[in-house]
This record gives sequence, structure tokens and C-alpha cells, in this order.
Amino acid sequence: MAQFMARPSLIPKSLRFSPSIYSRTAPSYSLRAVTRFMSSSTSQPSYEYILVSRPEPSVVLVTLNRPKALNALCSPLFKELNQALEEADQDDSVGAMVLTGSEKAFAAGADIKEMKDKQYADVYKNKFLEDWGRIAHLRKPLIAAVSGYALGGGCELALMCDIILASPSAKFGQPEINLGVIPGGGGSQRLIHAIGKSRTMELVLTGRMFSAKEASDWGMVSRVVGEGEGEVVKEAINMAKEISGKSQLAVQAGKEVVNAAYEMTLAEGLRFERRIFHGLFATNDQKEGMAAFAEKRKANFTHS
Ligand code: CO8
Repeated sequence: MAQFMARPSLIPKSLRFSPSIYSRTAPSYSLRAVTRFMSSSTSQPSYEYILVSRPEPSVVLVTLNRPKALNALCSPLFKELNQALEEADQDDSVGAMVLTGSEKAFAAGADIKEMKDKQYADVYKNKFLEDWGRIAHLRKPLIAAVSGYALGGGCELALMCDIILASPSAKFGQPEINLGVIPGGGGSQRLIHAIGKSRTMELVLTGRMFSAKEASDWGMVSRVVGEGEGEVVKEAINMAKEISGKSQLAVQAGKEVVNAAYEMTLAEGLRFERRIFHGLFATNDQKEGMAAFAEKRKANFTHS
């Protein structure tokens, strides 16, 4: 399929963001895909390494946009990513966020060229990578839509998201061992929860890439979507839109209790879940949701 590089001049004026967002070449979506996802943009701060759009009024889509380096995760990119996602997290009109890359690469890992000459004193003193984990502290759901390479930090970035959807082309892996290091963004820890010890050990020690199908069979991704350019982003946006139609309070509570299962024993987790469940009876959305069911109408949540 003919590829379209999203230069501003090729996008109708009414569909453009702030022009400075296009200072770099956008990922290789088709014109149709690009305009569809950008069709409801709002004015955004200027970013160099990401694109931010509103494909639905309640959904923010963040697209990693460093195509020449296969979306390698350099520090300035992560700074922008944190800023865009944290702003969306605090925006009352946003119900969920989607994070994606290009057809060829979600992200091919941390930027090896940026890292290669770093010294221990430097990385330790300056807490290298510590900031990257801020994504895991967002309160609203973040859905990863993965096509192409998701390697090293790219795989870890996907694992920091709440839900992963994969295109059939997705290739995951933790190849850090080939660089003389190990995963540094949670790859060894989050992966083990998702796919178990033996598989994690194999992948971390051999650096072997694994397919979307394997990731799905092992439960690391929710599902592999159908073939087609932009399909995985479309599915993720639909899912984010669906989540956005629920009570934001209940969604955040649901995310909190699911994540708590990583940290707690079963007994603690069950107690925590019940306490949060009880707490939701103090919300208007619980009253509205249950009243709407009884009255056979659609709930009108006010997120209060
Ligand atoms: N860093 C910097 N540049 C990269 C990276 C990277 N990780 N990956 C690709 N690039 C660059 C290449 O250098 C090349 O640039 P140039 O054209 O200037 O030479 C360009 O992207 C295109 O890459 P290739 O020519 O290699 O493209 P291919 O299609 O031949 O190969 C691959 C694609 C297989 C993805 C290959 O590029 C590759 O193996 N990349 C490195 C993958 C890797 O080792 N990733 C792990 C990095 S270490 C890491 O992530 C540590 C995690 C730390 C924690 C992070 C927390 C979130």
C-alpha cells in the first residue's frame, strides 16, 4: 500500500494541529488513517517527538513520532510523553488514552546511541530512567496499540500500559542481553507477572523476539486484532471510547484494584477490593448506574 508521510501540507488545514508538531516526519499511516485519527484535534503544546490528537472527544491518542530511529526512546521523547499523558490524565473531559507508534515500530527500545557512553556515576546520580516509570502511575486507563517492533524499552513501555492490543505484525522482545545489559524499565519484573518465570527467563537470557500470537497465547496482550494498516489503533480508540462512557470513578477504582493484585497477597487484595467497592456506594455514579438499570434506561454518569 502506498505510504503517506504526514507532512502538514498533505493534511487539510482544518485537520491540522499546531504546525510545530509536524517539525518531524510522522509515522507511516495511510492518509485515511492519519486523518481519521486526527479528525477532532484540539490545540496542543508543540512536541518534537510525539503527536497528540483527540480522535474522539473523550479519547487522547499519543503517537510516538521518531520514525527514522524506529521510535527509539530518548530522554526528551520520554519527557514529552510524560507531559502529554499527565495532562490528559488531569483533563476531566478525557476518559482514556491510547499510545501507539508506527506500522514498523511501536518503539525499538531505549536510545542505544544516547546510552552507549554513559558512566555509572552519571546514570546513578541522575536517576537515569527513573522518570520513565511515571506512566505506570496514571489514574486513567492507557491502552497500548502495538504494531511492528516493541523491543527492550519499547516492550517495557507497552507493559507499563493497562491494556495491550497487538497487530499481527507486532514483534516483542527484551534483547538487552545482546547489548551486554539487562532490561531496566521493568521488563524482567512485569513480564514475569504476565507470562511466567520460565518464558521470561528464556526471553531475557536469549533476547529472542516473540510474535503477537505468542504474546496473546501467553496472556501478555489482550488480543491480536485483524490485519490492516491502522487497525490496531482503530480498535484501541474504540475500546478507549467505550471505557470513557463509564463512570470515571468506577474506571479508576477498577484500575486501582486490578493493579493492587501485583503488590498484595490474595487476602489483602480481596480486602482492598471490597473496601474500594464499598466506597463506590458514596458516589452519584453508583446511584445513577443502578437506578438506570432498574428503570431500563441508559446511565448518565456525571463522574461524581
Ligand atoms: N536506539 C537507537 N537507534 C535505534 C534503535 C535504538 N534502540 N533501534 C533502531 N535504531 C535506529 C538505527 O540505528 C537506524 O538508524 P540509522 O539509520 O541512523 O542507522 C534506524 O533506527 C533504523 O534501524 P535499522 O537500520 O537497524 O532497521 P532494521 O529494520 O534493519 O532493524 C531492528 C530493526 C531489528 C529493530 C534493529 O534496529 C534493532 O535491533 N534495534 C535495536 C533493538 C534493541 O536492542 N533494543 C533494546 C535497546 S536497550 C533498552 O531498551 C533498554 C531499556 C531500558 C529501560 C526503558 C524503560 C522504558
